[in-house]
Amino acid sequence: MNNEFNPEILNEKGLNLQSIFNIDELPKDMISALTVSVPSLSQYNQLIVIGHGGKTMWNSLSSDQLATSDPIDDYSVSAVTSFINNNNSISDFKFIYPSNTVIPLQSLGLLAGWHHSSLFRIGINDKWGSWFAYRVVVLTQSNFETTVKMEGDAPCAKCVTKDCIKVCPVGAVTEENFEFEKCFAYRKQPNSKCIDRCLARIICPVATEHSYPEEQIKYHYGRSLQSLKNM
Ligand code: B12
Repeated sequence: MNNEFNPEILNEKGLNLQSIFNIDELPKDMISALTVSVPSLSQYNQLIVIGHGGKTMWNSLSSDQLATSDPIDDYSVSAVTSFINNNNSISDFKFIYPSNTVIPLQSLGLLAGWHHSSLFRIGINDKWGSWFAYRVVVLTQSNFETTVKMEGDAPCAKCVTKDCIKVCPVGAVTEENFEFEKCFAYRKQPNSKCIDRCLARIICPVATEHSYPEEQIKYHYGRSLQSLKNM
């Protein structure tokens, strides 16, 4: 018999996307990729991907006033740790994201039904638009019912206006591919319009009601610009 997952604690913290997989039912290439990063994978039977969609996480995080060097990671790990401590049916667990190794988050999102490719490269779906991200991946010894894949078509396939292509100042967004070098080089210029935002992501008409608050957009793009400058 399956145990109850009871995600209320996570939902309240804005970690409102959860997808539970049985590890032995994951595609072979996913298991191979995970085994490279996590040699102890076989000690666990389920994998849970947790994400945030929309504004709730940021609003809750701000009120918690976390002033660490990685506030979102710390907040997410702390919330998931409370969740696990309150759930008697998890007998063992291991966080594999956030971590220093690359976990194929968007490929897991594809299996969960959260991820469809967008022309501006970030994953997108009908419900949340591109306003979601992956916050925690945890391996567990547990017996939860697995999550049904989120339904929905790839939003960009039915988009007629393709405003994301028109608005990108350097033509990095095209029908065929996303030109990373153009995007990243322009973002680093002092007078760039993309220092603290992505105009293509903002103009996208999908699920705009979930777009992040201005402060959150600036935060993420400020951090990512710093990473680009450090490369
Ligand atoms: C490295 C990385 C970056 C680097 C990329 C630089 C580089 N060349 O290495 C930096 C720090 C710049 C970055 C920035 C951003 N990233 Co990023 N990034 C990642 C990360 C950790 C690993 C990707 C990787 O190396 N994959 C392995 C290689 C082999 O596969 P790949 O798909 O070809 O990877 C390349 C691209 O993914 C690209 N890249 C990564 N993120 C982004 C975002 C955009 C918009 C673009 C154009 C490219 C890009 O860089 C990778 C290496 O070249 C992933 C998380 C993950 N584990 O997947 C998040 C991830 C892809 N990023 C994400 C996001 C949201 C962003 C930002 C928009 C900022 C933010 N957090 O809101 C920015 C904006 C980018 C821009 N337009 O400037 C999200 C996407 C969520 C979604 N809905 O799909 C992810 C999944 C993280 C998460 N926790 O959810 N990122």
